[in-house]
Amino acid sequence: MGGLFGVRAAGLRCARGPRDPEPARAVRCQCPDPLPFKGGPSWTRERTLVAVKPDGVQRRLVGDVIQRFERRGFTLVGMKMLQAPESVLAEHYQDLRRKPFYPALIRYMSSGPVVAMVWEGYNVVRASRAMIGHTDSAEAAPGTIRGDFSVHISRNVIHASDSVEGAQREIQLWFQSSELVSWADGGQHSSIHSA
Ligand code: IDP
Ligand code: MG
Repeated sequence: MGGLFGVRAAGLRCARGPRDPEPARAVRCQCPDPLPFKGGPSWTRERTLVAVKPDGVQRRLVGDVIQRFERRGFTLVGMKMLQAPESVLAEHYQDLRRKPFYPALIRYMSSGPVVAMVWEGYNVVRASRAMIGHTDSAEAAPGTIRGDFSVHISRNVIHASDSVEGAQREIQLWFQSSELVSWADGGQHSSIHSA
């Protein structure tokens, strides 16, 4: 069956072999361009931080989230599961520190592992906000991640950066640059490099 934009999924061969001694930069993939058109170099580099929160991880929603972003056509450039340190959460939510729900928010985000990801693609910041839906689950539209999986604002499953500047700040907070890869479009043959 043809995949996205008529590309056969069987043609994707990006996985590194278990014995590959080199870091990601050594990998060459026969990856078709997932985009239906070519753009300038600037827009392809937009990145955002997406994190499945502890309730989403506990409810086994990580796979669904990844699938939605992959199917939309975005590119995963970093991912890790971690128990978020309180220092990271404090900086991440610094704008909310005076809100009455802030202590509960930090407790919630510390209550289990999160899966943090960096996704790349055209307008990925704005698109991912639309994909996750309204902060308040009661307002989140069906079809959005929060609209499909969450019933309360205090357990809303997922985070996504809300601006390009915020995304840059959050990516630097959650990831070392060595933990991210770059997908270099080499026409029919793409390769991935350490960022
Ligand atoms: P966002 O996650 O949609 O960007 P923000 O306003 O940045 O929303 O709030 C960050 C997180 O804080 C929310 O996702 C939610 O988990 C929590 N939060 C926001 N407002 C409330 C509230 O009124 N009660 C409880 N938790 C809240
Ligand atoms: Mg926010």
